Amino acid sequence: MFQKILIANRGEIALRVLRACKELGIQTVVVHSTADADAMHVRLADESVCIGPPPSRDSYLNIHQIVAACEITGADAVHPGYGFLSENAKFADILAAHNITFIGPSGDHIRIMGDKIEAKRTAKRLGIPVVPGSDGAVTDEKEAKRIAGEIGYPVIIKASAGGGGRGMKVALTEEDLEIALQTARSEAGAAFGDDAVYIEKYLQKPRHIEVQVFGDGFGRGVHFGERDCSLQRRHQKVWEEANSPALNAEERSRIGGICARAIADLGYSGAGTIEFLYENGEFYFIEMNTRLQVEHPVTEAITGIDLVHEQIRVASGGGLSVKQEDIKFNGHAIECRINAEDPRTFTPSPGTITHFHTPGGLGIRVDSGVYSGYKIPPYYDSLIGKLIVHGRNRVECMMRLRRALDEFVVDGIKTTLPLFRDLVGNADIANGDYDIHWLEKYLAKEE
Ligand code: MV4
Repeated sequence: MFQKILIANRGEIALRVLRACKELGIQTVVVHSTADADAMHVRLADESVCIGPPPSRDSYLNIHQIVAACEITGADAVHPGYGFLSENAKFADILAAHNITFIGPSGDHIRIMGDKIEAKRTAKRLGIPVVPGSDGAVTDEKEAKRIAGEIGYPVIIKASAGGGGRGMKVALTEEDLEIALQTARSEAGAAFGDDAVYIEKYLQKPRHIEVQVFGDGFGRGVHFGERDCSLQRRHQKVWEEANSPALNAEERSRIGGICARAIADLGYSGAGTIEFLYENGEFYFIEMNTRLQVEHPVTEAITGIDLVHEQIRVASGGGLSVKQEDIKFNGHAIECRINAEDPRTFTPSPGTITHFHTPGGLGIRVDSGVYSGYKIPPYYDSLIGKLIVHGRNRVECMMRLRRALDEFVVDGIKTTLPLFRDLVGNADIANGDYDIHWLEKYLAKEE
C-alpha cells in the first residue's frame, strides 16, 4: 500500500479523496494555488504545497510543479480527481517515469479513449454496441453522403479530438451535409489542432446512461451498474441517479456484463465510465471516461462500496475488494449538483458564503469543501457541493430529497438549489420520464 498520496485537485473532490486516504491510514499531501490557501482540503491534509498563482494552467495543470511537489514531499502516488490532469496521458506517463503511481489507468488506455474514433473502434472490437456510422475518419464529401445515405438522416458529425459535446454538427438532410462536414472539420482543426471527424446516426430523444466499470489490473473486470445523467444543460450534468429509471434488472445486467467483459479483455486498470445513448430499448456507445466521475456517489450509495478505496487498492496492486457477485444494487440514489450560479441563467455567482447549513438525517450525504465565511474564488468550476440522497426505492428517495433541499441553506451567493426545489415537484421528474433534451426545454418554457 502507498505511504503518501498527493492529491492534485481542489474543492469537494480533493476532500473526497482525502477522506479515503485517511480511512486507509495513508499520509496526504495537497497542492493548491494561491487562491485556495483557505480551502478546507488544505486545512485537513497532513501537508500542503502551494504550486502557483490562481490560473489553472499555472497551478493545477502545471505538471512540473506537481512532480516537484511529489519529489519534495516523498509522495509515492498521485490521485488526480476529475477534470484538470485526470485524463492527461502525458501526465500519467511522466509520473510513471518518475516511479510515482498515477491512480488511474495507463497512459496508453487514456490515450485510446481520448481519441474518440479510436475509442469507438476499440469499443466495437470488444463487443460493445456502438452508434451506426462511419468506420473511422471521414474527409471526403462523396464518402460522407454514401455513409449518411446508408445509415439514414439525420446524422451527426463529431470531432475525434472532441468529446463531452464539443465539436458536433447535425445534418438533417443531404442538403445540410456538405456545410456540416466542412464546418465540423474547420472548427475541430481550430479548436483541437486535429480536424479528424466521424459520422454517426443522430439519435433524437435518447437518454444518457453510463456504466461504472473497474479493471483490477490483473485482467479482471467488474461493473457497478449504471447512472442516468440525462438531466443536463449545455453538456453540464445537473442531476444524476442510480439506477436509471428507464432500465430493468435484466437490461442492467446485460449491458453491465458486456462492459465488464470488455474492460477485462482490454486489460484496463482502475475506474472507468462507459457512456451510452439509450433509445427504444437499445444501447449505443458514445465515449469512455477514464477517471472517477463527479456523480460517483450515487453508485456508492446503492452498492455500499467506496469507489475511491477501490481505486487506491487497484493502483497499489492489491486488486478489487469485491467480485461481481458481491455487488448488489440496493434502493435508489439521486445527486443534485449545487453550483454557485444563478438557478435560471447559470451565470457564475462567486463571492462570500455568509451562511452554510447542510441537511442531515437518514440517507443524506453532502460532499462539499465550503463553509460559512468561505470566499469562492472566481477562477474555477462553479460546483460548490453535491447533495446525494438514498432511499429504499425512488419514491422514498424523492421524499427525502424534497425534505433535504428544504433544510439546505446557502446564503450570500446564488446557487442552483431553487432549481432542484422546482424539479423535485415536477410530474415528469417524479415519473422518471425525461431524455437529454428535457431540462433545456423546461428552462426555455419557464423563462
Ligand atoms: C450524440 C447525440 C445524438 N446522436 N450522438 C453530446 C455529448 C457527447 N458525449 C455526445 N453527445 C451527443 N451525441 C448521436 N449519434 C446527442 C448528444 C447529445 C447529448 C448526449 C448526452 C448528454 C447530453 C446531450 C446533449 C445534447 C446532445
